Amino acid sequence: MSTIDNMSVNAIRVLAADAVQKANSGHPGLPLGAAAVAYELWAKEMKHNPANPDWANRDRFILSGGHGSTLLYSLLHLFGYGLTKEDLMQFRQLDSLTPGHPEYRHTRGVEATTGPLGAGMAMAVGMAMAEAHLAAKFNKDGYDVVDHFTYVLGGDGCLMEGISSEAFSLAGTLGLSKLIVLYDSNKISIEGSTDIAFTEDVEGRMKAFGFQTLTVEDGNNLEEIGKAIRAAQAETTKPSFIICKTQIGFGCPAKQGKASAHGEPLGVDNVAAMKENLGWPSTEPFFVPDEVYANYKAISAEKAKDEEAWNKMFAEYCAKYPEMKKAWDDMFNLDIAKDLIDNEEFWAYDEKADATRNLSGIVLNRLKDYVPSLIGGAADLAPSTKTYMKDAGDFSKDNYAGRNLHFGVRELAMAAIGNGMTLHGLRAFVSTFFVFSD
Ligand SMILES: Cc1ncc(C[n+]2csc(CCOP(=O)(O)OP(=O)(O)O)c2C)c(N)n1
Repeated sequence: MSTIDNMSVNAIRVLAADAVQKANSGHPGLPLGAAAVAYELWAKEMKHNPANPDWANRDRFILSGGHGSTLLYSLLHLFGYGLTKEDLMQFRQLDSLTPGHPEYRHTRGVEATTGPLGAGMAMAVGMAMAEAHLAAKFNKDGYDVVDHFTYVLGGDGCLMEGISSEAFSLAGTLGLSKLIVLYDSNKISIEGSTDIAFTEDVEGRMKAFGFQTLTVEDGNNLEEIGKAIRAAQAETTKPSFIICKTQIGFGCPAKQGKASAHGEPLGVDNVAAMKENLGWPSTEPFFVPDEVYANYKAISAEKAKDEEAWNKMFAEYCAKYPEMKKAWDDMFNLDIAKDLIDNEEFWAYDEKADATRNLSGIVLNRLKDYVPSLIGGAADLAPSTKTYMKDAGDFSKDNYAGRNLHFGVRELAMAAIGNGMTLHGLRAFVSTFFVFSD
């Protein structure tokens, strides 16, 4: 690892430890352990433009282990998403941009609100489904205008939660090859070693779900991490699951590998010891050397070129396919539903009494013709909840253009997948009987 890469990784650790220390609460363990994985991903492998977090074709990144929010905040600060050092100093304070867990639309660059473990995994599946759907609808020969990966990072807790199993089972069935799960495998959760409650063969389970599995033996080795991510990107038929073997609290001698690194400040002395151990040039809180900032700035400037190239391609695409340009605008036009208010044809009805679910089915089937981004389905109950959209096709491994989703009997994942699709710009609905959503 080059010196500058090493320092750039350690900058994430230092900022995360300092933010938690200053707030006197938070979770330093995950950010310290997963800093190298996150750096390699964001600096080398991920397509994103910090100057424009709204770029349509950016890779998506979700921190499913939302308690490790200072990992994400450090990245957003260092890559220049607009989060300042002062914002980091305000971690966990009322009204700050750095709440305890990441919040969508609150902090620029946060793709999804996370915290409830596992939910981010399912939202990522939803985002990958949205990507596949939009790619099927819009891409033309030589113009892959929708072509990005969805990355999600989470730990043992996310993998213990049932919601991730539900979602991954569906992701495998659907062959979502643009989904790349990074498993921060440190074998520690709050109460201690995962051996006390979580001993299954996680890799075997993921294989059974239909994932390609890859292992990074040393979660601090950037080359190894990069190689695994690139192998995941190259897989075109299955989603990928990368087991990153890490050490919770890495870098802090008194805490690394221990459950006490998980969710409490390291302590002033331990933060100082960590900085010394990492060879950090200063013990001043939140200090980051200029050359580290310069490295991040250079990377971000390079990243912006990806969007420039895409913008050029997209302009050509729009000129060549004006009907697709119109379809694109309609797809992401949030006012389209508002326009329905004055549409008499849409609102026409007869007075005949009917069951509410039947009427809902009629409305949904009308809506689908006006709102092209409407997509959704049920947890194996569409014939009962009347949510099937006629002539809209069925979403499957062989037809990502379909608008009827079949979630199987997986209510919790269904809800989070719907969130993920909506966060990606589609308008998702999901359905089951109320009692099953309880
Ligand atoms: C659904 C849900 N249940 C419980 C929690 C509380 N919680 C936060 S972190 C955590 C342990 C997570 O362990 P792991 O994923 O291994 O994270 P690490 O210890 O590596 O930081 C728990 C139980 C939560 N955030 N969400």
